[in-house]
Amino acid sequence: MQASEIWGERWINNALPMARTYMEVACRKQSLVCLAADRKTMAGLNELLDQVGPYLAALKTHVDLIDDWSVESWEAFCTKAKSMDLLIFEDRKFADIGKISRDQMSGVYNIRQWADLVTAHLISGQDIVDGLQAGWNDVGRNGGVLLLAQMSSRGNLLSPDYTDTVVKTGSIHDGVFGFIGNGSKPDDLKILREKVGQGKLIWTPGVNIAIGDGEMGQRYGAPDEAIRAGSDCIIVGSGIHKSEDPAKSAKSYAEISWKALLDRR
Ligand code: 5BU
Repeated sequence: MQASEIWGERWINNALPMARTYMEVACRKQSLVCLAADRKTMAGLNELLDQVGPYLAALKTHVDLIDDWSVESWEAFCTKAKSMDLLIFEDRKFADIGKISRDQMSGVYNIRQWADLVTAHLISGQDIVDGLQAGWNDVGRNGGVLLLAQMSSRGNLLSPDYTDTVVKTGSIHDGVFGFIGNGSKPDDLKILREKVGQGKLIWTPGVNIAIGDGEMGQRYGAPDEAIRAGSDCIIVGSGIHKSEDPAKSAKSYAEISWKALLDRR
């Protein structure tokens, strides 16, 4: 089946090239799983990627938490991820003014050169999206911005009014790939999906087969419920990388996510 048939309205209403690329990758891999690859060494990251790459659609990184990071080792890691047909998503949570965000796409980590997606807060105003898009444009690449409309952590300050403003502003901006929603609360997610409509994608952290409270204020909801409530990608970290058998866990998250998407159609 074609990606356009599987994704239906989402495909029709979202023409951002990177959004369509994601929808196609998800169909090829039969997975709506983005791995939060929160390992602190290059060896750990490479081992994880080798184990679970086939079951993922995307790989989420925090490039600044790796102890032995180097330009060369990172380039090799990203090349491997690409060869496994994965989108690379740097969860940088940019929040500065437009021109500084553009510059932060370069620098030592040179995020614009390898990331297909990045996260941003809209707290500084909508020019941040133009700044980040300009960053990719500076090196002739395409990318997509995921705006934080909700967060999964308890006590966060993203109030319903703030969420509404993010959705309203982000929905009409071409550079916006979609929104981060709270995967731990399917009811809140349903409301978010209604506000967002059928176009932009919603990606959700705070997902684990073992639902409930996580470490340091993290909260978890079930993967299939998140997708049925309107999530288009489940971001799973410890549920995979802390599991005794990461490959087996990644495979089951992939199967659950794919089945939930087919059921939702
Ligand atoms: P976990 O191990 O599945 O809890 O990892 C979750 C990942 O998602 C981690 O890398 C966080 O930085 C990221 N995250 C989150 O947990 N909650 C949020 O609201 C956002 C990102 Br935005």
